[in-house]
Amino acid sequence: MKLYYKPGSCSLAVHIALTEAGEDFSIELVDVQTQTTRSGQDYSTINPNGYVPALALSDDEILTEVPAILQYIADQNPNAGLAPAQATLERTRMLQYLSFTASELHKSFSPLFSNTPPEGAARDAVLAKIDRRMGYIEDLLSDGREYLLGRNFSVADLYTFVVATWTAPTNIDLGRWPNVKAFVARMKARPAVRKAMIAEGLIKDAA
Ligand SMILES: N[C@@H](CCC(=O)N[C@@H](CS)C(=O)NCC(=O)O)C(=O)O
Repeated sequence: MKLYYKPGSCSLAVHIALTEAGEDFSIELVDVQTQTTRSGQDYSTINPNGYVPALALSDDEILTEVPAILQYIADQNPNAGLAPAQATLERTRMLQYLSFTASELHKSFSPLFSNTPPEGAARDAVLAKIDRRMGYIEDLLSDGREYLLGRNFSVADLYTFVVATWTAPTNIDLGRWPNVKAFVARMKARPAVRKAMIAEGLIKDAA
């Protein structure tokens, strides 16, 4: 298996999930601007939509879209404890949080990463939307739960965690949402999270 990624982007959630699952995989860096991979492949032949992540299961079987890839990894590794059982309310709840993170939280940050980020009132409008979406996660975690689903970790936590870390490069104070800040710290303490972040050059190996 090969994961096509960009450091710190949403592909990091997949990278962590593969690591949590103990999968045998390699990673290949993608320059999404030039659509070229580290080994010189034309990335648009791997994902015609041009964005990361893409998970190549084989030469002719490539998965895209974060929520789909995360669930695939969880289902292929049932003993890794990455998702509730299929066809349960808990599973649907996980899908709810994956969908929310994909279409609401992730996309509310997207304008800030464009080649022409908004300024002034336009940036304020983007920040107001982020505030509302992050506020939803903040409220969810306000009952003291460790993970989005409560006591059970799932791949939904990985995706929400990664998006929450984007507050740093966009100069948004994560301290505005203390429960989310504590959640991010909990996630960063997971060995698989550290391992993937070190592999992507996002943090240094203390050892
Ligand atoms: N719907 C896609 C969104 C992927 C996405 O937004 N990827 C970003 C990084 S987080 C990207 O590659 N952006 C570069 C681009 O769109 O050109 C998914 O779930 O995989």
